Amino acid sequence: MIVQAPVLLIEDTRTPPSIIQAVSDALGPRGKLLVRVASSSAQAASLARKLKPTAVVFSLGGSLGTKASWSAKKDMLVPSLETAIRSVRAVRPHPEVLVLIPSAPAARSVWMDTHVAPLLRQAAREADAPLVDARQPARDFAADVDEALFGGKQDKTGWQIVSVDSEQPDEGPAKNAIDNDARTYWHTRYSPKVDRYPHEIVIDFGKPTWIRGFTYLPRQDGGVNGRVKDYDLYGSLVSKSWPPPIASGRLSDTLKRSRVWLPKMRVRYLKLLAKSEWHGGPWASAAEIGIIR
Ligand SMILES: [Ca+2]
Repeated sequence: MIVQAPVLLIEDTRTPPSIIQAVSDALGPRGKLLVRVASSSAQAASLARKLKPTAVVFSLGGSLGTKASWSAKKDMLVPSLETAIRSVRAVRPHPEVLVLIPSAPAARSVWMDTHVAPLLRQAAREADAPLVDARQPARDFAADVDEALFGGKQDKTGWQIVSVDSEQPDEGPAKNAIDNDARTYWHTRYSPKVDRYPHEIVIDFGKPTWIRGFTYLPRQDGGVNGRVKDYDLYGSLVSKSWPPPIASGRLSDTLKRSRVWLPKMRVRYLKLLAKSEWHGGPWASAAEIGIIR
């Protein structure tokens, strides 16, 4: 059973329901969203002490979308948000903090873009807090919230590796691709002999699972060997029986997590067929392979 961790959303005015829904969706079964109004950093800290959230999302600035309230409040926005972030972080169990740029109604959206959003960015930067822009497409928003609050970690209980075409046991056993630890990675064999492309890894979720996409986190140790470029992805409810690929494409040449969205489907087994490496090498590697539920 997954325990829903409390996540506190602090607002200074009513956050649009669509954003609250989007944050809830991004948390999925991991987090239960509690929405509370706070007008000061002391109030925010007091709420954090009472509710003991694992994460606090600040959705502030929505009320600053008019010229009338602007001159009085603009100088206070950055310092008050920074103070609130510091106060909340000091509360045990030291919640993660996320700053949200809320979307504003059409009449105020330009004001939000030009006046409020830059100050929210500045406060997040100065407090070294992740910032997620709720004005972007819903899918990117969900992925950014996931990354900011959970580091992309997901419940992989019951997952196992069914098969892999190649692994370097001392450095990169295949199980490293699903151990929820970004520091460990699967790496195909390079010693005493080199295994060449294509490479494939098959994961069993342990039960039929609804997925909306898959994620690929490249190795995070600074090495680029094995960073997958072209791939085919297969999904199936039955082991060793693979319908045509559910996705084919090219991952990004980046250290960041790649996300590939799919039509919602139910699968138990997932096969990643890696077809090439970004720098032309014979290896494949992955720090984490995950799904978007
Ligand atoms: Ca890993």
